[in-house]
Amino acid sequence: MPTLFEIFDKSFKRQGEKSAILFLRDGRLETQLSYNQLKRESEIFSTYLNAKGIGKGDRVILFLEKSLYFVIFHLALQRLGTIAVPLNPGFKTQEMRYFIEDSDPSLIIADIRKEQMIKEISGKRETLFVDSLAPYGYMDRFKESEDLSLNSFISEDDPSLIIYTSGTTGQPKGAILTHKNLIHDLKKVIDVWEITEEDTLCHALPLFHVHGLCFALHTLLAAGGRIVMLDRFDVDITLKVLASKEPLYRCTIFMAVPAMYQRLLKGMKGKDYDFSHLRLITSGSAPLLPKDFFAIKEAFGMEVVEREGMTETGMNFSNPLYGKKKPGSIGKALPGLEVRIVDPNTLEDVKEGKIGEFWLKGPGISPGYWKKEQETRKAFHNGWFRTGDLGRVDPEGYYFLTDRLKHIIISGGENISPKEIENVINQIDGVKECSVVGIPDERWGEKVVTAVVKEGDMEIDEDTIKRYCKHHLHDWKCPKEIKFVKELPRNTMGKVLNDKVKSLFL
Ligand code: MLC
Repeated sequence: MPTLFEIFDKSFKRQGEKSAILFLRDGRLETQLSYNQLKRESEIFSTYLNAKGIGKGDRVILFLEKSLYFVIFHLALQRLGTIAVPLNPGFKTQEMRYFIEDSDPSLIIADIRKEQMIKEISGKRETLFVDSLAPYGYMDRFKESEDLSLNSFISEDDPSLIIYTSGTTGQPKGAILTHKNLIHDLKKVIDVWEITEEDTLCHALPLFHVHGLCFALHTLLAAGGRIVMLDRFDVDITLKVLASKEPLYRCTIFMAVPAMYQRLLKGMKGKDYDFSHLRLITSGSAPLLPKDFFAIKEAFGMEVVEREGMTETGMNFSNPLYGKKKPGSIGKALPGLEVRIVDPNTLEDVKEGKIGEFWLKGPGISPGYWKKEQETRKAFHNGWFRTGDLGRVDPEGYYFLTDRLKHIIISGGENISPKEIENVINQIDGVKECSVVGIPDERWGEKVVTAVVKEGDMEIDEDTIKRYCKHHLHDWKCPKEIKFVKELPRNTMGKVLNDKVKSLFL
């Protein structure tokens, strides 16, 4: 089996001078790279890293803004057999300290604005700082005087990526994704959505998640298509790009999370758009409400393809490209995936149509979490990956998610660990304890809220807690509402009752 880079290399060779990525900043074209340039740039950088002694199995953190630097570095790491560890550039010092300790990288590539923060916490580790908000500067400055040949053998079971995902224990877990996992994933996405070199994707997602990186970037590059990459999600710019009929920008595919569609629908109100050149719009990373399915159909003039995936598994389910799309359903199991619906108490399969936990098996599923054997053991049962999601399947083979066993919050497509936030809030002077939950929200799907018990009669207000959270946690993890309570609702065993906490806010 080829490696991930070899898959891309086929496209580099086949597509040559065709433009692969058009990078738009603030809606204006900043840089355009052809397939030949992707090849050249990533080869120069991987040769440079190789000369520095970085190679197969080493971890390299990418702590960068969405940029072509990110793309090229990622490709270069894949060529070397190095493990890329992409991280959200909004992470704060305390979060980054954990990621660095956990992934133990040989090199941290970070945006220049994060130099002080990274130097403070990275000890003697190698660092490289680039201005990832500036126009792409070609890799010639990294050119080695001689071309060193890369001779490490990369096998399909070697890790290609570590992507952190929020756990229920409070500490993010690094899901290891191998070359085999990622190749299987991109092949089946290309297959079921019929992605070809004729396609152009409007890319408005972040690059540090599997959605924007694997389902979007990897598939388009492997298929030899074109990517119109936006530096960030902005409603007006995204709509303008999606509506463009100019041959270079004319998009055929758009992938997004429900919170993005919500915002786009608002931005489209009262305006007329012709999206007839789009052939596929998809939604994932969070549940899409049936009412939003119909609103999108009305506004876009086409049905959105809802699909489901996880960091640990790649894409698992999708509504069909041509057949019946069922609002509220994540669709059918993708090729190569085995699915069981299991009673989480008896570990027996439930009767047809009944609700149980989704257990998955297939070539796209991660071998486990980085340096977390216990978590890995808990996540698998006899080779089946326990998703922690509850749902059912209908007689036509369409799957529906109904609830979650795991206590996590999905806000705007971001998985958030309540425990991680509780750990931070509990550090604040004047806080005795707290409970963080997610409640339904029009804008974010779910939003983070917290009930706080004060310590004795100490004075502590909402602002202090919000400020403390902002300092220690990524902005989107910070509670959007705080309520002070005399005590947390608990059962007789002393366990906090999340539903009761939620009802305080509803
Ligand atoms: C931003 N904010 C959020 C938020 N994103 N609040 C809650 N949840 C979120 N997800 C808050 C910020 O803290 C800030 O508030 C305010 O919104 C504006 O911030 P912003 O940075 O301007 O927001 P914006 O850029 O508009 O981001 C919204 C978004 C983003 C929807 C574009 O959240 C996003 O890119 N989500 C997609 C995530 C994704 O790719 N997930 C895939 C996971 S992979 P304040 O008060 O701080 O100023 C996966 C598997 C699979 O799940 O199958 O896909």
